[in-house]
Amino acid sequence: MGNTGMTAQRHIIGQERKYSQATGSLTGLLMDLIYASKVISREVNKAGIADVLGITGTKNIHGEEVKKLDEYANDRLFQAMDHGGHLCIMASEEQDEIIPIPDEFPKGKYVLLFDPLDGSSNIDVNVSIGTIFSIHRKKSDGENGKLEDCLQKGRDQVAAGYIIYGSSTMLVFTTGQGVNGYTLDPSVGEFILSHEDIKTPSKGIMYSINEGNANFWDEGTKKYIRYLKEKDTASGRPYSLRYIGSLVADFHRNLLQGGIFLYPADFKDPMKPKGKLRLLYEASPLAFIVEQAGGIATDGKNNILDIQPAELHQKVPLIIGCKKDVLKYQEFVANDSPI
Ligand code: AHM
Ligand code: MG
Repeated sequence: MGNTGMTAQRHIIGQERKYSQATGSLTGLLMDLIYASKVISREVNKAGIADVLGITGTKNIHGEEVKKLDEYANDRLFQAMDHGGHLCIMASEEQDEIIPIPDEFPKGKYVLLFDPLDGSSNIDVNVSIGTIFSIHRKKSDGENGKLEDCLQKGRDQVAAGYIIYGSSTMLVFTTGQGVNGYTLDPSVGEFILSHEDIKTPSKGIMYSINEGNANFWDEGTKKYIRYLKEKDTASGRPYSLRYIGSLVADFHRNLLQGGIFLYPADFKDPMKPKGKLRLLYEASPLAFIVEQAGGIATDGKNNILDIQPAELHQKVPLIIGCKKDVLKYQEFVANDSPI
């Protein structure tokens, strides 16, 4: 059979069977995640007509307004993942503390971290948004997972992925054996393998950055962005700027077409030169995916996957994309890196 009609479920089970020691637990976990993403996709798609737009009036730990759909996605994920027996602990960008598995359910060997709806400030204007997830193996003793299970290096991830709710809904993920993309066929409610073994170009043609922050960047970043405008791509033209302001959407486009995304440290607040994006829910999972696709991610100095998290909601500068572009950025900031 070719890939026509290859569902995500069938593809994942087929891959799992290649490993004699696999128990099926990771597959089960991914199936639960896929179910949650279909429910979220349905809600996102009807956001314009349902009474789900607007803010809840509460703020999350980062002081940002929590949208109704953020909460909805957060709840759906928890409810889909709490009882399967695959997880020992969860953590969400939208919740201050780690999320235990309820007492009545069996505990498993995996840890799930997620950003339920990234880029949610774009919901009201019909721009693509996404769910990002990261899966680790439990490493603490005892049945229940602990904070230390969540604070693992990206390099130790078992799987990572995202669901992009765009003109179509797509699931993209890796278990460390390359990256595959599946497109949701809404007529049958299944994700179908559409992008097998995704590889990102070694050098891109686009850059994505919020240039409104340019005055707050370090000198290396300023010089690098100037260089992209002045110097050539492979085609001899300057790089094109493409910035949606929705990480999953910006990342997805760059992954497929070639580019570099940057959210560097900025010095709006000199005491917190850490950028905006979160290590555990955004940077690490996307770094795992990009490396599996041939790219790389850095905070300017360290590979994102090698950073030891110290806290649950840690922020980190994120420069991610085609390998040659990211390495070139590192050269620019090497001398005056803020880190
Ligand atoms: P969120 O997790 O609260 O949605 O914020 C993360 C989003 C990313 O999707 C995006 O890359 C970034 O914020 C954009 O930030 P800015 O508006 O500062 O450019
Ligand atoms: Mg986010």
